[in-house]
Amino acid sequence: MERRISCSSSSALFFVFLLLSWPACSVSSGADTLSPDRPLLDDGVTALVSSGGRFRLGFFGPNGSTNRYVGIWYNNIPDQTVVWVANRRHPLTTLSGNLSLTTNGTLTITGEDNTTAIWSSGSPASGLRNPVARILDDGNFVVQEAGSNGNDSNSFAWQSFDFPTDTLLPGMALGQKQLRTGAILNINLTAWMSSTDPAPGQYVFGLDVRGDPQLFIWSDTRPYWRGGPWNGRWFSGVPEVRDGADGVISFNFNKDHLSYRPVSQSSTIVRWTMNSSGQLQLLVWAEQSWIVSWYIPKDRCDQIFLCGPNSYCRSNISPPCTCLPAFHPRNQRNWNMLDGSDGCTRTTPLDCLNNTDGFFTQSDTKLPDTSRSTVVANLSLEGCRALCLSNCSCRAYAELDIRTASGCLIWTEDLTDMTVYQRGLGQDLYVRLAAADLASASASESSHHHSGRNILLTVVLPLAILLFLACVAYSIWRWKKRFSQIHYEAEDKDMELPLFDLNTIKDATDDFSPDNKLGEGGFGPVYKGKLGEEQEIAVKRLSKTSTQGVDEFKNEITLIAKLQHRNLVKLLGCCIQGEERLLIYEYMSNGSLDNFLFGEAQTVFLDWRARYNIILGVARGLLYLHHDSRLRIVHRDLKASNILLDKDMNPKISDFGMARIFGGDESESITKRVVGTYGYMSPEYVMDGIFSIKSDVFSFGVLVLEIISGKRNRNVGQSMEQSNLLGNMWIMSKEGKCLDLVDTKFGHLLSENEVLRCVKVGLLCVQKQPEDRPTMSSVLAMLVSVDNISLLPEPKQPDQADRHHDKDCKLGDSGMSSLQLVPYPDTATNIL
Ligand code: ACK
Repeated sequence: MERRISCSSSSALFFVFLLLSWPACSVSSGADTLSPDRPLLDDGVTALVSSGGRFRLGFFGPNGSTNRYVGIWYNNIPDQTVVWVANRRHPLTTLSGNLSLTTNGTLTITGEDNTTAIWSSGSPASGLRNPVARILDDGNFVVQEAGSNGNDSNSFAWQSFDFPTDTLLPGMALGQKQLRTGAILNINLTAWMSSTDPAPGQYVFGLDVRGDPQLFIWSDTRPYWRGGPWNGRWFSGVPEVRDGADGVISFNFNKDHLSYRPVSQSSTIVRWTMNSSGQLQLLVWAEQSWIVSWYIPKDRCDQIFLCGPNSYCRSNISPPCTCLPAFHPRNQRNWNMLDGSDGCTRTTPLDCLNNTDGFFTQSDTKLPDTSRSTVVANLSLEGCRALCLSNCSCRAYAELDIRTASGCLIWTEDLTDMTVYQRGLGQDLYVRLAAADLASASASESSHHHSGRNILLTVVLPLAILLFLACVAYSIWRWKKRFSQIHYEAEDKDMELPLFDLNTIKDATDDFSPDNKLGEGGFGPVYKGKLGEEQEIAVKRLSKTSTQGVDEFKNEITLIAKLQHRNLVKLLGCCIQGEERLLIYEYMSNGSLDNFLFGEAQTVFLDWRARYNIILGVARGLLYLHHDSRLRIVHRDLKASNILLDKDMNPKISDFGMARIFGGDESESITKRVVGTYGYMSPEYVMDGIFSIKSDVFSFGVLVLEIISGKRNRNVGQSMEQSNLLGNMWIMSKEGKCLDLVDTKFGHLLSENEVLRCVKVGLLCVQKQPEDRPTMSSVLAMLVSVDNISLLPEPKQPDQADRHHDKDCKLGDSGMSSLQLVPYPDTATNIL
């Protein structure tokens, strides 16, 4: 209680008492300075405010959390926007915190017992006689000698700007800094764990100072996005954000650190934030809301190493990867499957000894990775060319600073992670080629430009004008709406999963009335329900006999809650009450695909358009799971009965009961408990329990072939010959007769080209070796490609069409007890 008393010296006795007791009194609200005798106590209200009133420092609790942190936020922005958190790893759980300054200038946060520090700024290097801590008007919280010039950075013994959380404010710097103690500090932004938890999350944004320093986003320490090196005016991979642009950007780049200078005279409130979904955003406060004026990653070329060494990415072209001129794909087979990650290799070796090599100019380029390139200052481009020619390992060079045209960069290894932008956005890269390749490289490039110009005039230009007009109209409309709909973390906030009350769900389903029962899934019965007047829901009720435990159930709901895609069934919430465990989904009025393909009634026949749309939708949903979501997820039970159809017959993948998250570099895993469904499981999964995204690709292939043929792969009860869908499809495809296997009811509405393309892609997916199967991004690219089907690779014969399944059924008998193969009573026979 005593610690919450505010200073007032009404009586001399009380004043003496206060002087003798420590801490004597807390800082008063609105002051900008903390001193050793005036700590800041968490009373839910009191806070320091910078002298110009721009920033506020105090204890806060994020929305949706009861934890307490010391943080800094904008004083005049109503929706609390926190830009710095002190104790992000060690929250307090009650309103008991105390932020104090010791007499040697160390800031500490203590909790209820007031003795153990849960956070400390560390002792300052220089001894302070009379320290104070002050919140400055640029958002910096500093410790300095009382009476020194408040804004002089030389007087700071410690500053919060050296220890950012997820936000870069004008005046801050990124990169390496030598402290007065001599220690080297790496200054990065680290995203919050989630919108309600400031603990360090998955994504880090910063400067990699090796070679020529570059911006990077790392995801769990792995490179996730590369912004490239600074060229004097912009970072090579961020051509849209240039120095001095919009009055909000003003960088100062030094050898090992990047300062983000405040723009003089500017009253614009601006910040850079690394958010918990892996997006780096530049946000500007305008018209009472945060406007995202730029963000990254934004297109597929921002995916690091999408195109392998010596190839470059173009986001507006399909496929996106192209070999540098006079280079050819390293792995032609994968390249044909539109997977460019192996990159390209030189067609003609360089001839260094005879000095006949020359250079090809690759224009408009995001420069290759410079972490191992050599920086040569004060050398002209000509000098650089000569230097490169004199070094047999030199592969390419480029200008270092485009403002002064001085200095250069030299690459002596493969050229990786390049993008080619529209004209004027990138830089020239001079790629060394053998003399024999120079003429052909220039010819192919000029023909590329020529055809590019025609396309530009006839197609792109009118489209661009239309797009521009649409953008103007849209901007005006948005301005009028006062930017009300933009909120940078809406995505994160949506991730919280509502908990439903059991009575609400009982009301909605008429107490789980049998009349409302939609069917029985592997998990238990599914009921239709209605929330209020409008919203139809589907309720999955975990049956008491289900082998699924509460922890697994919770894991699964957190997993699905984090996923949002139009081709995944939306989880609206859950209910855990007493013995009941319920999952509440959006209602899909057309039920499962299974019914349409193989159901007894088959009242509605799916025409080819609908089937093609389903194939594409499922491919998109799976691609999201494998590559595009924040997590890498293997579904493990993709099948027709797990594809649900909405009222417009759009497909949505459902049932994540068996899904697994892959973290870090993990690409495959082994399980002793093989779960899945006969007919859809890949050979390596059934035989060895190995699952990976490629086992999902196998299931997808089976599904595609089932959708085309209307026949179930391995229909229990059929003879082996009849059930051999994969083998039959492959043979018919070889004989050019696979249209014979297509559902006869399609009639003339069939697009032969699309069907044959789908068959080929389906067969590529069901190849025996996982490495032969395409990734889902290749699958989608192949499905929508306009190239001739004959350009797609030839699928190898499937593994004798399901022979492995029969073998496996005997595994239990033959002593391979590690595999649990127990038939599960589902329509398509699960094994758990
Ligand atoms: O084929 P169906 O009609 O569609 O029967 C099965 C049954 O529950 C057991 O899985 C149906 N079902 C599952 N989830 C949903 C949902 N979200 N909306 C509508 N029906 C669903 C499925």
